[in-house]
Amino acid sequence: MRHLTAMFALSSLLAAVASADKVATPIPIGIAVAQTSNTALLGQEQVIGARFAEKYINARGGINGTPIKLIFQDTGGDEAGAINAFQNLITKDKVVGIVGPTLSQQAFSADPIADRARVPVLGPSNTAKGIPQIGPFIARVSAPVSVVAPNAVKTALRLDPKIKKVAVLYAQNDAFSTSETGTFQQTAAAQGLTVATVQKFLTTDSDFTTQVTAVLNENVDLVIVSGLANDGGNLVKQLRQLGYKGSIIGGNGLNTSNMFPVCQQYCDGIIIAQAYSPAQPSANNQLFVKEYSAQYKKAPPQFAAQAFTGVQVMVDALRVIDRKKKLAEWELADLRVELNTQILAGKYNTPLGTISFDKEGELQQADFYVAQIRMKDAKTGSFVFLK
Ligand code: 1QQ
Repeated sequence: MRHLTAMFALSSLLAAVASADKVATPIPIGIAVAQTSNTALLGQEQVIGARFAEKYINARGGINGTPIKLIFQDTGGDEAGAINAFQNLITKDKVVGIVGPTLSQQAFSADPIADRARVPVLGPSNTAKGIPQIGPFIARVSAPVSVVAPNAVKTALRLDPKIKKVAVLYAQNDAFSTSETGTFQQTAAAQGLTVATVQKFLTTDSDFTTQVTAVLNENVDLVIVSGLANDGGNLVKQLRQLGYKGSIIGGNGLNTSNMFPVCQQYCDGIIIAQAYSPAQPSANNQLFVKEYSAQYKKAPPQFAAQAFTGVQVMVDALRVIDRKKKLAEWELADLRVELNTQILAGKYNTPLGTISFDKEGELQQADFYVAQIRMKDAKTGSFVFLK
């Protein structure tokens, strides 16, 4: 018995020693985004953006000569999937930091796990209010709804100054959608519009007859939708099919051409605010756009540019650390803490322009844009940036 106890003591001592991991080479960076479920309509562009960053960065010598290696863990579309992906990246894959997850709804569950483990997280597309405040290890490269979404309302009013009455719809089971609709409703009121009706739905809904009927009864000139790509796309389609003729603003969850197969020709005209533009004039962005377009035969979409930026920020911060003490000489736990400090301290020339973070990890970004979807037919369309 005593023998057994001693053996346990010895093995837990060995485990403790083994857990003082060094940093692996190539340098492992975790990517936790949605590769399956309806949320993959959004996550797919993030996978492309991150993979492109890995290739782009390693072709330029990685981190002062040491390559990076992205480790992907699929989050699916829910909280449990994101938690599982984060746990795998932290304990099994031993990444230095995580870019993810896709949804704010997932971030509020998974980010606290990384925060407690002292692993830095950069949210590539988490735009709800309160994300950086989850903890000291949580920052984001995705500007919040409060600064992005109002641009869409102002542009809609410029395109049609006669807009007076608005209907607002949002997915009540999604943290981003409830946050974004708050911003939309405040902006509408501040612009002197009347919010005639507020309709709720679920991201799992596919029949929006009730909501559309309520909207049509109010005779509004503008409909504002905060949801995700599949539900949002179906909602827009049913609005048009049932006869709505006015303007439509879609929120960030509709901000992907992967929605085109859902709403088809009815996607035409949707106005969506953008935190990225391929026309952003910095040399860094123009080189990114040139190489991305050469590979993918289209300009980078926002979610790809933000995922690229997340990886770039981690790498730029790691380069600074590596110059002081080679990454291979760090213990993993110490490097994670140092990386978090360095991320927050730096200034980065990215496709989004020059960015930095405030002390809570909130993104500081200068330029925002608005685009409108133009469908050529039921299948092909594009985002046209407006002045
Ligand atoms: C969030 C979002 C999503 C629409 C990004 C995919 O902005 O969940 O915060």
